[in-house]
Amino acid sequence: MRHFYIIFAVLLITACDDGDIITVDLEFNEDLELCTTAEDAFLIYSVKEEPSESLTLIIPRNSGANVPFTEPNFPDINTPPSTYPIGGASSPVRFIYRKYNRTLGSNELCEIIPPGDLDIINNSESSDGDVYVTVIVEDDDLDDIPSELEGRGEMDEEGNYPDAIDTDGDGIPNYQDEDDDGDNVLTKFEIIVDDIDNDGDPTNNLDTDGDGTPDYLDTDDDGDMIATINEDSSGEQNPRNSANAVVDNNGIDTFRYLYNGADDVDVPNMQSSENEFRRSIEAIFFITNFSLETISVTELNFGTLSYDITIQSAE
Ligand SMILES: [Ca+2]
Ligand SMILES: [Ca+2]
Ligand SMILES: [Ca+2]
Ligand SMILES: [Ca+2]
Repeated sequence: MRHFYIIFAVLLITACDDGDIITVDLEFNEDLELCTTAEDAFLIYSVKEEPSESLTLIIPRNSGANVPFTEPNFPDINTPPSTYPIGGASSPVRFIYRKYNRTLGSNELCEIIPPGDLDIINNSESSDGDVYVTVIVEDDDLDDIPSELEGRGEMDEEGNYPDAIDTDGDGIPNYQDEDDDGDNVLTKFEIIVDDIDNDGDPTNNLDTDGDGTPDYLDTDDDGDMIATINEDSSGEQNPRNSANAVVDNNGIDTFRYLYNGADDVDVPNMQSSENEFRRSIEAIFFITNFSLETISVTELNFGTLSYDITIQSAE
């Protein structure tokens, strides 16, 4: 899945400096930052020290949008990235180089009124070029299982996943469900992220009762014939509540639903309807054919902007 942009990343950056006006070393930090202080635009920038410089990309912001991208455009290698033409100061898409009199503080570029002691020594804006953005989603629900390992299936022409598996039948497909088997134990507590068996799959390393169904998809984790959801006397729809703490026969603290030797508790609990669906996003920017004063660049790997968003929260 990462092939596409790794290939892009090694494309040659060609910079020809045929004047003395400014000299820009374009090796900026590729971990991009985001400013959301402007109502109608997102500022995506990278800074560096010695000399103190910034590269800032400005793209339009839809009304009410908190982040620039929420949906992937990278379901497979054949999907082209989104393109934004750079048009100079009068355009909604701008690309600007600046050099400063001192090192920038954290978030200073986001301040509506810049600090009085911060001077711009050099300013250069490209009047042309194109921005290519590839947005990928690695884990839709932040349950530590990559979406492609949660039975998401193929994307259809409308960008949906009609064949996505929904193990617990709660209407939330596994790749967006933070509790995949609906036993009121979050998936992130039912897997071991370390890939113990080294097969590249973090989902299959924890199977408490050894019945072949991993805990995150097993509604009776300890195999004592009492559903995990009912091994909960807390009244809070949480088998991991301290009310359900027990000590197993090895003297190890655990929870009742993971120890089939615990005193039976069998409470007819309902499945929790809470599902905070969070998504981790990576937006990768390439900027081509732009000019900053005397420097023209064929292709620049501007960097990657990473953030998490909450898509939907149900009670
Ligand atoms: Ca899930
Ligand atoms: Ca669960
Ligand atoms: Ca099992
Ligand atoms: Ca059980």
